[in-house]
Amino acid sequence: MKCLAVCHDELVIRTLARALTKSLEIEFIVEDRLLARRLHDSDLKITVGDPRRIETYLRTTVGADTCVLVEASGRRNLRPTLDTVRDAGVTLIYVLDVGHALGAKRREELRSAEQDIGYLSLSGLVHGPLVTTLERSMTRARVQQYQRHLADADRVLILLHDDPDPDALASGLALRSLLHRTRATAIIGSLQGVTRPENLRMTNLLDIRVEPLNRNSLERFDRIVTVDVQPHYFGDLLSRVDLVIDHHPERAGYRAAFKDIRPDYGSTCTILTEHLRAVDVNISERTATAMLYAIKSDTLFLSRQTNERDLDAFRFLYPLSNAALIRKMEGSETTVERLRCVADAVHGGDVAGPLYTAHLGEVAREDLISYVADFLLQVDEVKWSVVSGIVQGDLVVSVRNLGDSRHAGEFVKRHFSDIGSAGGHRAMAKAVTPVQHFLEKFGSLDAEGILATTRELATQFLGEAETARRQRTNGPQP
Ligand SMILES: [Mn+2]
Repeated sequence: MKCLAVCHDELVIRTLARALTKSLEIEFIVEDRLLARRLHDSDLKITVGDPRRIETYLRTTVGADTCVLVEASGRRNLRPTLDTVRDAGVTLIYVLDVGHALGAKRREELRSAEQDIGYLSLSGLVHGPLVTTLERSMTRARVQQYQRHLADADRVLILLHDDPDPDALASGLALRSLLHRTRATAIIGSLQGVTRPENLRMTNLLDIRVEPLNRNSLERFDRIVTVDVQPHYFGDLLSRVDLVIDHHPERAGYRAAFKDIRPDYGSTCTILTEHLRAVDVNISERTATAMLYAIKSDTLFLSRQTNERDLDAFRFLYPLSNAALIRKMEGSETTVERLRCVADAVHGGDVAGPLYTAHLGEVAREDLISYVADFLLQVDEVKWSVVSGIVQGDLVVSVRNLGDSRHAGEFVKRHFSDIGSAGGHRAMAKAVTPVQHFLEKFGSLDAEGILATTRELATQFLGEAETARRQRTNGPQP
């Protein structure tokens, strides 16, 4: 973010420079040539000129997104300077009232005449919340822009990714609040509905309705917004949208009238918490509960990819939320259906050292397979789990490990990428292949055959690591 300060006091300039250069790109306008010369040694970017004349601003790098601080003075009327700053196209303007130079009366006069201007004191500056204040103003300007853009639409679609997760669902609620709309005028929808039991439980407990959509129904909306996902995800269906809010890496291939994409944030709800705070929107208990649950679940209880912003959002939402409801949503991972699958894995599975392999046969949904793979990893001796099952004609293999030196994603890619889709991270991966392809490559499709195949592949894969490790410690074998 860029900041331009119009100052007349050397100490104020040096203090500002020290306090802000780490977080902002800051430059100064001073009127007094002698003052500018005294600051010559400081490496600061300084323009000498009359702050009441627009030419002075044209010599700086000021732009629409620059924030301008104007140091108050006891003697001089600030209004000509403020008017000129506005003429330069700046909307974020602060008066820096150092040592109460304005006095109470003039301050009140100025406040009532210049309502779009913020006020900062020296203590606000020295104690650090200045950057937060400025960032909040930037966010506020951004939110107000999209609020205006969407204000006159009859029906806004808040589009989520397929099988929406807590972050997507809660982001939908948050955006609806930001737009001051109801479920009739801001429709939360997805092309494929919620399937995972804990997410269904969330929609039931918090009464979140996700409208089922198809390709044609998108045309029924005046405006489209995507949250927790970017339009490229929908292929050729969405080439242009009105707003995108997301925390995944930014992708090309679409146009958006407005967007706020912050890949260093742990959840989309963290971004939306900042939006809600910036414009002081009331957050209902239901929305706060959904958002808190979303941040917890997207950051694996603040352990994965969490930054200070996520913690801050968490601290802010916590007192607004319903803790009992969150406990209830979290307790819902285990269902009778999942327990039955675990029982199948226990009866029909196979343990060999740190490796647990199981085949569940035909199951209703993919999440049952990944649930069992996660569950088995909790067993004390187990460090790798490989669980397969058949879902509507596809063989799905779910792999988990405790952050092993061997890469789960590489394992599935090596054996299954030629016959289906396969990929993932070091600690979790998945392969999906039509059963017919599996049969052609591995020659078997009965439960025992599938189990024997995955067990053999995994044992071999882990064996390679063991051999490599031994060679590293003992040197090459003769
Ligand atoms: Mn997310």
